[in-house]
Amino acid sequence: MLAADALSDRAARLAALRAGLFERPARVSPKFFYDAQGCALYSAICELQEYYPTRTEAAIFERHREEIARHLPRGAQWVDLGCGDGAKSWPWLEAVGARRWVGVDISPQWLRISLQAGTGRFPGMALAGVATDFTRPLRLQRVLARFDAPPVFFYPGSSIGNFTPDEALALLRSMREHLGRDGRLLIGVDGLKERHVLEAAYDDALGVTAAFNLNVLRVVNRELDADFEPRRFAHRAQFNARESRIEMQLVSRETQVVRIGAAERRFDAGEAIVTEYSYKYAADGFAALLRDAGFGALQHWSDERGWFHVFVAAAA
Ligand code: AVI
Repeated sequence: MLAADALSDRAARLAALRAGLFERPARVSPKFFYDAQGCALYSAICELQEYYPTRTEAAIFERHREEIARHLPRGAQWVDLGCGDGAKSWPWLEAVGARRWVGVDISPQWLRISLQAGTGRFPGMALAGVATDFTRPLRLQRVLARFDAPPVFFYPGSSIGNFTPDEALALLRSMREHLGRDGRLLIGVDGLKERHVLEAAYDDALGVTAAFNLNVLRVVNRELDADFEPRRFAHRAQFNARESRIEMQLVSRETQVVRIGAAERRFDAGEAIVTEYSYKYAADGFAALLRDAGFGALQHWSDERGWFHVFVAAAA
């Protein structure tokens, strides 16, 4: 497994986490959701009745896999961005006759799991794992240059929605810079839909998303030696139609003082910590973003309700 240099910059990551908590409003980057507990809770979210994106994207992939594969290079190196357990990649490796799988994730734990699963399932295939943080520009040129095959950058699950449009543009540009003439991007993005559907997906009846959100306070406690008490905060998820995004927050249930390392931070009753934005895109809006990032030859698939969109794009 290769550790990209960005990840070794732990001190800078923690300094940014700490600084965010002292801003007004306070904020915590969603990349801190994914410790072992957070990964387990996210997997549970993906199974929830209310959380339609995973299921809807999987149905698009199932239904159109052969057609989508015809727009991708054969014998590619399949670059799975945010690979998790790798399961979303496996049917594609067969469909495009991929010769190498490169898993990329912020979590070394997920990389170990996915590399093990890939080895069992594809014994002859070249496999690599890269630990990196997508809030920095991708630098995978050296890893990809070790193998002579065009890359397919696979970015499913609408993870692109967790970046602001400006950040998404920068990330898409940095993907495009890796593609060369024959490489392709295969990306899934969540569509705009009615408020009640969106808000239920991020505030489910069982409280799994609430637990996922609150768990970040435990991560903060561990990373910054802080004493947040999850019970003293409430989960909130609201759709901001003007910004076209779900906003997840943790709202202080009372006035309280929290210790963060050697410092203290007072939270008023009702004061919120912003933990995640999840942007929703109309298909033509996302196509415009891809074009701004230097992509062309766009192909697009959606489900019947237009709830989720899948794009294949090449460097223009
Ligand atoms: C990972 N990401 C695409 C999820 C989303 O829908 O924005 C994270 C998530 N947050 C709450 N539920 C799921």
